[in-house]
Amino acid sequence: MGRKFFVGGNWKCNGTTAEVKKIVTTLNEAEVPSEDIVEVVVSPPFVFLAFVKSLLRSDFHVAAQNCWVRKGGAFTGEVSAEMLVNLGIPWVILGHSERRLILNESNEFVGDKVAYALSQGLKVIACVGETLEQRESGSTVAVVAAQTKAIAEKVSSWENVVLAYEPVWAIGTGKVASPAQAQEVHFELRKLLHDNVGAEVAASTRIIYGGSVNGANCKELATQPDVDGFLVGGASLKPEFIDIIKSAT
Ligand code: G2H
Repeated sequence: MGRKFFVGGNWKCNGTTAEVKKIVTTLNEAEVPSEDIVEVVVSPPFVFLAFVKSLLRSDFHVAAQNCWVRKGGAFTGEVSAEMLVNLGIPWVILGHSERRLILNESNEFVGDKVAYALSQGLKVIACVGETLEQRESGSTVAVVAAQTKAIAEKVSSWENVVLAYEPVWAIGTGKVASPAQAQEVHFELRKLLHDNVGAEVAASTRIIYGGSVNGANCKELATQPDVDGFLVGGASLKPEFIDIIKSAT
């Protein structure tokens, strides 16, 4: 079976109740390809998750932007995977570079988080990506391989994982990876899954691109054979997110 196109909207730490309502109204009114063609998941901040879930059309789904690495308890400020499941939130984004870099989340910690979230029944958008310095020193593939292997070592099934390649130098900078640059890394990631996990997982796992995706550049990126969709930040707060969803066809 082919890989269904996946478009995620990562709202990051943005929004007021009024703004969130406006974005959801735009999404609810949009005419987009059916659920058989494209899977759409939006990720508001924790505080708006239940609100967005209650308003959002039923063919779109919601994701949290993070969750705690193990069972909940005395971890002030954290939100556990169990709580997300209890709220009926199906997806979580883990390993975003903003957390890896600003909050010092290590490869191992992200691997543990992915494994725990999956064990509780969540589906995971797991992010990997290199910094500009790492790209310029020629270590892009080594960096994303180490990040992906740290996840592969901890998880027993990739069925509920979408892998997001997000080069840090392209995030929120307006400097998008070229279709060839994205394809090159996506190809290497699929090869890595093939060699380390198995042919079936490599063929079926969606590998999506994130980093300054917008309504203008999505079409060409989407034509790349190993680009199975997008994780969109800034543009997911705007009506052009609909154009990005439409790039599935
Ligand atoms: C990368 C992306 C969404 P943006 O972080 O995850 O953000 O599209 O704003 O670069």
